[in-house]
Amino acid sequence: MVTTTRTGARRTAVRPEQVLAFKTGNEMAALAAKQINYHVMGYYPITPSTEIAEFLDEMKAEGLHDIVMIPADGEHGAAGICYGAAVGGGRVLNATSANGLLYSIEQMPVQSGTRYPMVLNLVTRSISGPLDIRGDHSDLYFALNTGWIILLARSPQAVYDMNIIAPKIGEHPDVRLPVIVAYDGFFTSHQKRLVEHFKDDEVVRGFLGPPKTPIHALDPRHPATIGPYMNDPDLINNKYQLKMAVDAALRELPAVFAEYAELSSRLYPLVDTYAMEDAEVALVLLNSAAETAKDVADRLRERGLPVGVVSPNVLRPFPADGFRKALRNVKGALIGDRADSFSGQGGNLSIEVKAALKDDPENRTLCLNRIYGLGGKDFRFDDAEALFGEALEAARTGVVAVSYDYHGATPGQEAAAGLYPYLPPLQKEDVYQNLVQVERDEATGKVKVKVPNPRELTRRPKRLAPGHGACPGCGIFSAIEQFMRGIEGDVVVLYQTGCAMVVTTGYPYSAHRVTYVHNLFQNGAATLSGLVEMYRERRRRGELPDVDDLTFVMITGDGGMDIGMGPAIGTALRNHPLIIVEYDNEGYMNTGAQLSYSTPLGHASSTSHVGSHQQGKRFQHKDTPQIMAATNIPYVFTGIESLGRDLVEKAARAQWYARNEGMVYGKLLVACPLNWRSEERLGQRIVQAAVDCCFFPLYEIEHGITNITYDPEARNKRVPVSEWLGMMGKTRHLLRPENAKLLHEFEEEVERRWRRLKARHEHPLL
Ligand SMILES: Cc1ncc(C[n+]2csc(CCOP(=O)(O)OP(=O)(O)O)c2C)c(N)n1
Ligand code: SF4
Ligand SMILES: [Mg+2]
Repeated sequence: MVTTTRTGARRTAVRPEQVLAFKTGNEMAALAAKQINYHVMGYYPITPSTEIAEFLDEMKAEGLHDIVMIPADGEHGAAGICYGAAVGGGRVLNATSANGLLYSIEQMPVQSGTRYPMVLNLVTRSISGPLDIRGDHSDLYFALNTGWIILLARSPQAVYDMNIIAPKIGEHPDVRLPVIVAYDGFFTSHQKRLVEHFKDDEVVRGFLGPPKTPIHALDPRHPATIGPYMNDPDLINNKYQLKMAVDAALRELPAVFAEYAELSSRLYPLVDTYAMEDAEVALVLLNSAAETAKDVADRLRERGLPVGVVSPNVLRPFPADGFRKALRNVKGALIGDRADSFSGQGGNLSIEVKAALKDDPENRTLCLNRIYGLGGKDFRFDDAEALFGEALEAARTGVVAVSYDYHGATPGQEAAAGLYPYLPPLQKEDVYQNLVQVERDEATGKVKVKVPNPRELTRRPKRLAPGHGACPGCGIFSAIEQFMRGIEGDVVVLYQTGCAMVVTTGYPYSAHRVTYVHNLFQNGAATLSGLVEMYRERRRRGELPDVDDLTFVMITGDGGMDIGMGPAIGTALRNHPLIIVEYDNEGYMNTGAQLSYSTPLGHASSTSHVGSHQQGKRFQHKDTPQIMAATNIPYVFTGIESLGRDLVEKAARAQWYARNEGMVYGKLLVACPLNWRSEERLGQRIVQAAVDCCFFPLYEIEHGITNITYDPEARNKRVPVSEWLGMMGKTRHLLRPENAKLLHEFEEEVERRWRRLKARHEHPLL
């Protein structure tokens, strides 16, 4: 007997019990992962895929699965963790989007070339730049040549199903390849739909069986050399075998889909066809847009128009035959691409579908290509209708007027929205005021700074205009401005991705009154070193006669000093004359408060939940100033806004060193009331408590010599660590009796680092 479920799936036989739910794509990916009970997940947060790790961490905190969740230092690191774990023979999961995929892409052929299966959820998003967090397929198209299998999921239901099918096909003995499950950022990842899932996790585990990895790195009696170098004549054979494996996936997928359908009653063909039996005109689209197009096809059918929709469930292997069959009798097809290959005469889907049709001598379909929906631009009914209209016209006239074009791009308007500079650019007399006196003391070799009274300092115009979008009580901008008060003259700023960047520059607006450059937070320091060297060289060549004495400042969050640590260290080792200022709010705040390596032990975040099986972050915080000091740059400092004179002095010293000797690094602790779960008005007090309990000591390291500039013990102001922790919602659980051991561990580490710093302060050779 055949019945239809409320989600539209056809139910054919007795099957394991399933539960009806109302969930998003990300929730379904996490649920499938929990049911599979992967061995390891290596991940790095990036919108809109981050939720998968967040949901899994939340479940982990409650003991609902055993997956080892490893927060990486960046996507490249995450890919490495996953590769290493896969080589160890268990099941491995990752999730990413956009530049996260691009940052890890170098590892993807390593994984497929050595044939280690794993699953990567690619929640598609437009790649930078400019930075755009919403969905298109520009990331996905970069994955096409990596040798990974790519399954597509148009709905949250398909996300669940494909996540269960993915290990099955990836681990097939003839395939042994890593698998991407790709679905649309926000459209599918965040919108709730009716779904069904297996009630019993064992059904999923039974379907997959134990992981199958014939050769792994954890069997000393059968040692294996994994990844020897391979020149010609062998490499071409390796690639041919890879192609054979992808071909095998094409052969095996129908059987895997059928086996899954037996269990779930949801059958996925390689190519999904909708109303195509007698269609003369078709739209060919990937993922969520195809669902919109189906509704529009229904409406056009009511008007007697013979239209249908074609959408693949698999992109690698490319189901060429499925497309040939689906389009054989179609007169006009419009193939939509949510990413362009810029003058490639179509996006990748269009080019590949056309190539497939060319191999069918009977095919006469006229093909058009339209690039649509970039950067998450909505694909609505009228868009689908317009595209059907173009295809119908081609079918009617037998002519393709324009074969490759954009749909939905609009010409810009001059003076859009009546934009005008709210504040004029800063003039020379605004920024050169000689407010702070700086000179090197030849006797001691130290740089001496004389700071005027605070009222005098307010004469310095702000480099940031008011009106940006930071949360109430955010500590970032007041701290940066306080730092900038010590900086004389013109500055060029580079902001790495993070709250400070996001809330000050939403096109077409900018809160920056000085020249501002953004680069993603894995590479800002390298970018600024290039810029500063170009400045110096153009000055040397006499090309910038009127531009003198620029100070280059990079603003980064603590997260930026995780993923961007390599370029920051590289910049320090090359000793470029620039200043890196890290504002540390103890987490990846603009992406939803995931842990950073600077998040302290036990602190709660969206990837270090508190529950019956987990009490916040599992490892100690990173000591970034000490890491940077180890590069032997001339000046390193820490500071907070409320000890303003101290910070202004350090800023002036930083500028002197950047002008005269080389790179400077400074770290400011700033409040994030939203994610610290604290009162907005208490930010300064909490930060002061962090200093007074010696968690965040204020000091500087000038030419390797440490100087504590504010000693709470000497001032009789030291408070217990617990006093600071009790001020924030994210840490109050640490004060519960059952967490006494964890609290003690943290207090001991704070004490150890403080004592070590004091010893350095007291002894110039340490
Ligand atoms: C390659 C890459 N990976 C991940 C992201 C997502 N992302 C942007 S900013 C950010 C966190 C930034 O944290 P931090 O530097 O501490 O700044 P905050 O948001 O706390 O101000 C993340 C994870 C990205 N844009 N690009
Ligand atoms: S999330 Fe936190 S750091 Fe970001 S703007 Fe809001 S308060 Fe500031
Ligand atoms: Mg941060």
